[in-house]
Amino acid sequence: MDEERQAFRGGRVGDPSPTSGRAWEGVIRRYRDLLPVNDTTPVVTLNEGGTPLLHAARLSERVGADVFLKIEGANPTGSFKDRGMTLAISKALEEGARAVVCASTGNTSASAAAYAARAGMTCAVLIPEGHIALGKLAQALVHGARVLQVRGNFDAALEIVRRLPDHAPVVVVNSVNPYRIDGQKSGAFEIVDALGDAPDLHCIPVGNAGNITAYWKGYCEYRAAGLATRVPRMLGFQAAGAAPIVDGHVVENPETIATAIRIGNPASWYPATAAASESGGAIAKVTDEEILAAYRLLAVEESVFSEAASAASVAGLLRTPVPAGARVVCVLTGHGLNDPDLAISQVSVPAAVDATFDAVLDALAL
Ligand code: AN7
Repeated sequence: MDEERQAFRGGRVGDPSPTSGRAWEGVIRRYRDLLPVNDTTPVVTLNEGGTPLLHAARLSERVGADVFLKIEGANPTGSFKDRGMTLAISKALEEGARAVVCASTGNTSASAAAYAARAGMTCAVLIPEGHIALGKLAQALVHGARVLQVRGNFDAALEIVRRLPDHAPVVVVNSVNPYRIDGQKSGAFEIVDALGDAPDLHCIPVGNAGNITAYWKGYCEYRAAGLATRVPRMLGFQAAGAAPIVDGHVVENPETIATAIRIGNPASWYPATAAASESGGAIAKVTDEEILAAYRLLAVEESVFSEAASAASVAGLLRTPVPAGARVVCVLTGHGLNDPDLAISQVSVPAAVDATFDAVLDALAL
């Protein structure tokens, strides 16, 4: 097998036996030597990671560059959160924890609930009342988490969660837990493994700002280990109604259709700005209209159904001047099925017809 094909199978560049011929076993086993685990760390995994890096032909043509989509909706609970959760829950178990807690706009709660169940731990989650997508809430509930809706936003919920370990035996699994960031950096490893080196530009949505921090850490560590020759410019995108980093101040009442990134006071504010500036990139904002346009474009032109927050990375790319032929990766952080209400609101409801051949033939107008 030539090197390029081998890389696409998930092997590290130059590694002749990437997975020893075995199936994908999740990010901890794949990247063990670059993660804070040892031989006695229990591995709580749902075989997350190993997600597709899909070339986007039409998007590439639009922007005059070579654009790839990192399809994180293909993770077990439908978002990138699983990369960090496998490590956070494994380390919590190693340390003897019996319960974990998080605040969440949805995806973190779905992931925490699933991995905690796998580890036999209690999981408590705090979500902002009325502002969490149905698919995410469904997952947290079916996996048996103790779910509380807080009459306030994500930022208020996270503030409460951060105080809980002082009063109850519980580990916080939001991205303030450094193991979350360490697990999520595996996304950058996979991109370099697939492309053979780091891309020129890396576009990513920014909410609590953990993921941009994690990808930057991943790219830097791969370069330091000699597994990449360079690092990309990091371009992070916040929703215009929830853009504290871009606006330079906490947003008390963040609002956006992309509920996943409806966050006014990001926990990883400083490391996110450092990632942008050290890489020669930036954090900018995109409007809800631009997000929805990118969301529809991805579905119709690239056949990728991602959630609105994820589409922010493509919305941002579409308004960024890109050097001709540059290699660009947009992270699509979560699956469109996480938010069925938004999806249905963007299309017309299918017409109903009589169950006769002629009625169907007529109505299809082929
Ligand atoms: C699909 O689930 O914050 O900048 O509580 O679900 O690392 O926060 C989700 C965030 C982007 C932003 N895309 O990532 C949560 C939560 C999707 C997301 C983000 C989120 P960060």
